[in-house]
Amino acid sequence: MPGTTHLRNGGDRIALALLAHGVRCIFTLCGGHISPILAASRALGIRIVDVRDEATAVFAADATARLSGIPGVAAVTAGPGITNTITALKNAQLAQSPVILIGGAAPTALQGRGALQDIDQRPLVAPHVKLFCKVQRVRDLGPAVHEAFAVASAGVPGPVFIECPVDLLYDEASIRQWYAEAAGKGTSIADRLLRLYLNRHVRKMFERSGDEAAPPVQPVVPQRAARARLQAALGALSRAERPLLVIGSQALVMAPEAARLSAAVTGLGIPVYLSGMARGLLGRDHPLQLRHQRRNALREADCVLLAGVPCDFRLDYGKHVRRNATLIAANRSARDARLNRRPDIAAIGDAGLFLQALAEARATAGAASPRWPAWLAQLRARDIERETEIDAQAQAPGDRVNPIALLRAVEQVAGNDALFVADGGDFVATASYVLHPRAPLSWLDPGAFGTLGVGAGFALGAALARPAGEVWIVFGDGASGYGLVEFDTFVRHGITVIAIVGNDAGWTQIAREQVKMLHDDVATVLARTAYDEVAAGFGAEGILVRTQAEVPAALARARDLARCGRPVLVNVWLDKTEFREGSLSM
Ligand SMILES: Cc1ncc(C[n+]2csc(CCOP(=O)(O)OP(=O)(O)O)c2C)c(N)n1
Ligand SMILES: [Mg+2]
Repeated sequence: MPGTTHLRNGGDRIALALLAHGVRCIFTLCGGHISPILAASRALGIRIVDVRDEATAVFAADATARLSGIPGVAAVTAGPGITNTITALKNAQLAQSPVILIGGAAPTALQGRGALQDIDQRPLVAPHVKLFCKVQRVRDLGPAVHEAFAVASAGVPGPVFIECPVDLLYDEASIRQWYAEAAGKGTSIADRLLRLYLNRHVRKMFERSGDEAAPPVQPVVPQRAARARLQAALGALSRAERPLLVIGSQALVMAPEAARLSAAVTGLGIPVYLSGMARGLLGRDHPLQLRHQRRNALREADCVLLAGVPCDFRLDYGKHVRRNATLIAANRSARDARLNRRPDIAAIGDAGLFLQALAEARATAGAASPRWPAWLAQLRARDIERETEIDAQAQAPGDRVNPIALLRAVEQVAGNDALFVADGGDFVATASYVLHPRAPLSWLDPGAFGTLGVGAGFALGAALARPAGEVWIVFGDGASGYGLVEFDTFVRHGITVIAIVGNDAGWTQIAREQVKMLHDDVATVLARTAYDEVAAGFGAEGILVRTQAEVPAALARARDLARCGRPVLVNVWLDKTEFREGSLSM
């Protein structure tokens, strides 16, 4: 929107500012407090996707942010609309995902006076966001959006909340009239004082809110690690005999850099494990990528480069890396870089850019990349050994469907443009070994918060961020329950997803250890519920699979239906397996 624009109301101001940042889609569940934002955004051509639970709106915004690198936007109504987002907001915060949540609020003059859905939202939301922005004047609405975008993406990305009281969102004449009616026509001194007070209040709200020029959008410049750290890391790697690279989600926060990052990692020639959003970075199969026995590899490596990976529970708080290995931590967060274990080299800045700079420096130094053939061969041999074991487990006989065999079939059927969303326990953990994401940014899981219920929202966001690709949801039957209602959203908005529900009639990841340790399966048992019929009830396609023999045809049919624009749920009755035996979930 160039130059000066006539702004009818506060909703227009928000919509224009969102548009200036390239927002093409807002996820929402409606409420009177936010109607002007939704109407104005739609009028400007922003797609409004209305969902059935506010958490879904935030999960979807999170997914679009992770896949595009542009903050995702959700708008929800005051009070319960906002409280419903807290889990999703926390999930985005722990996943370091730049989500902008716009929340409604009671009219400015009525806050704290018992208005509908009026609560103090700051203490609820502030702990989960980088910035809680409470807007109190109309002219601050646009700048609040600009600030939100800058803060969400800067440094360690994360969610930002903008609170927009409803009386800032309508035009001045309507609000004046509304306040005048509220003040009444009484003649007592108290009545007159109230009118005076409200008049002044409204004047302040709308002060200098005439037409305004759209402020320029400033690109967020990522922090780069210091040159000295780069040199130190180059030195350590060139001395290493068994180097290992672990790349995590944070290295991919600059989504448009993914292809360059992939080339850099190939150029470095270091054996690599990929996790979280980094899965698929090197394509389906890459000579440097290992998938299994990461713990053993970390114990053996003499130099470990953690790119966007903190030493949290996933690395046993740093204990997986051997004591005398040289540890290099590249991370946007100084805290994450040092979490539980002080690295020998802390490269504070964008981890993806750091890897690119490392690869460039090695290339310009003309260093014939010292590859590590014997070390790589050792790791590869173990990888193949584990694959063979998995093959054997995929053959285990049973009455229903073997989960590994099912996921191997999905791996065969899914297209090259497939994106996988993971939401569940054991079934999904199995999928993370069996499915090979095809390309950078084609795998979505909740991240460090381990939140069940992300699936439908993530898939919605992914389908909108990648309209040309296939979106598969790998659901545990337990996890699927949180988001099944969104099949209604998929149908209404023509979102094609293929959901595979691993139906083992239970919360198996929990049951496994609980039964072993406490001899009680209390609260972990579910039924073989007809999730396919639930999806069909919402107007989507439902397919039931009870035996292994039915799998290939069912998956092919699901894919065909999705290609014709139909959302599909395939409900697969699983056998129990030993695959996840021994893995704890605490
Ligand atoms: C919101 C939330 N509630 C509870 C949990 C605890 N939890 C972790 S895994 C799991 C079981 C998941 O069951 P299901 O989705 O059916 O997958 P399965 O393990 O059976 O394959 C549970 C309940 C969680 N991670 N998140
Ligand atoms: Mg289950």
